Amino acid sequence: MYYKSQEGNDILDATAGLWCVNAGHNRRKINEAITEQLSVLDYAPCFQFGHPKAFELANRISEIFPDGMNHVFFTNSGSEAVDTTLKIALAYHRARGKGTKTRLIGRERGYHGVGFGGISVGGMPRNRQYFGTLLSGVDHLPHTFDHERNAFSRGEPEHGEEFADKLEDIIALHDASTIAAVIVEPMAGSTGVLPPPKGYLKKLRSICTKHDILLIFDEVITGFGRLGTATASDYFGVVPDIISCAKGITNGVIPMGGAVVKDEIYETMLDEADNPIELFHGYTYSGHPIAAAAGLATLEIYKEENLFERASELSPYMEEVAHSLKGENHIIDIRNIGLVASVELMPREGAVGSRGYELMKRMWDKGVMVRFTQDTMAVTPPLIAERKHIDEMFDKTREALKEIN
Ligand code: PXG
Repeated sequence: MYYKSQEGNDILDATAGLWCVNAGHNRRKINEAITEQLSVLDYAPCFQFGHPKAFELANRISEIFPDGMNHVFFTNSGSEAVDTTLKIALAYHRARGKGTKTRLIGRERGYHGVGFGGISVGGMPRNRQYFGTLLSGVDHLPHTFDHERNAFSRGEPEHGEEFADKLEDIIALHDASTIAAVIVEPMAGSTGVLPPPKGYLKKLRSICTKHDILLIFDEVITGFGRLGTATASDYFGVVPDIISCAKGITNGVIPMGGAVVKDEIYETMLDEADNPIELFHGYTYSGHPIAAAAGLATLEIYKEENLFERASELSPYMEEVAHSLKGENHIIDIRNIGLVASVELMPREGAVGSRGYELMKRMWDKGVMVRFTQDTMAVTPPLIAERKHIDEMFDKTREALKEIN
């Protein structure tokens, strides 16, 4: 649960690194699996060839991902995973004779990594504005954040299901025959922890189904236990057509990601695409043996230690402790879902982010590492966290809040 600072102080990791070290740091089982794999098979290509560990890992992932999603395309990061999902969506429609379905629909305040695909469908202005015109044929749903109606919500906010209706407007504008896929984070993480309003994801699902549009969940953050279930799809009871994942897949120890698809997509590609290559896409390090070994060991730890259930059990406690900060200086909202809690501060006049940054530094000095997006703090501890750790995270937040103006 702890880092050591350069000065030798213990720093409680309240962010699981960057939402990825779900089993906590320095796990012997993962370290040993990596070491052993190095002397068994250090590298082998997954172009035209394969090796057992990549298949084993794909099988383990499909066991815990939603039913009927039994095929994984491995990548080396969440950004690559996202771009892979978008490319699969286009290629799939083309393979089934619907090559006009090429538009991609993202969402404001969405984060999908930093590839050109990801920033095009993403909704973070600063991540887009320096990089030209991006992909063409992209449109965006409105974000679901509604401070006025939903401040201090616990779990899924009550209001906002109707934000999903905007998808019907977008479809009316462009026509469903031109739209390939909708991509959203089931819970928007990086832009300030925005749990979906009740009923919202179900509605997106049914609109997509009605119009033959693929629904992609970007589960780079939520995959592998963050909400107390293997996937957010599981948590919300909504099954998309494609899921991107990364981060917790290897506990953050070795870079890896994946695009997990419904069987129907895989089978269509196999049947219809140019033999013998189903998808003209892939990375030198796709399914890297060392990453696959790390992934297998990581999934074993999650299972042996029941870490997803454990996160689920700890989550009501973290909710209580987080919301107990209500009324402290500067706080304008507190949100939580699964093992994620977020505290939003009133920005300083003309200096958005400066209050958050100062609080982050204060907390570091007090021995707790948290993550800030502008003035919104995210607490996303490793799933092995105990109540005492949660107490420490929020006690230090309370103390630090009293010290800043
Ligand atoms: N999709 C989502 C939903 C993510 O959260 C990515 C894609 C990209 O993954 P890679 O592995 O290419 O970075 C992410 C990444 C933060 C923070 O502070 C979150 C991410 C990255 C950096 C910072 O919230 N998530």
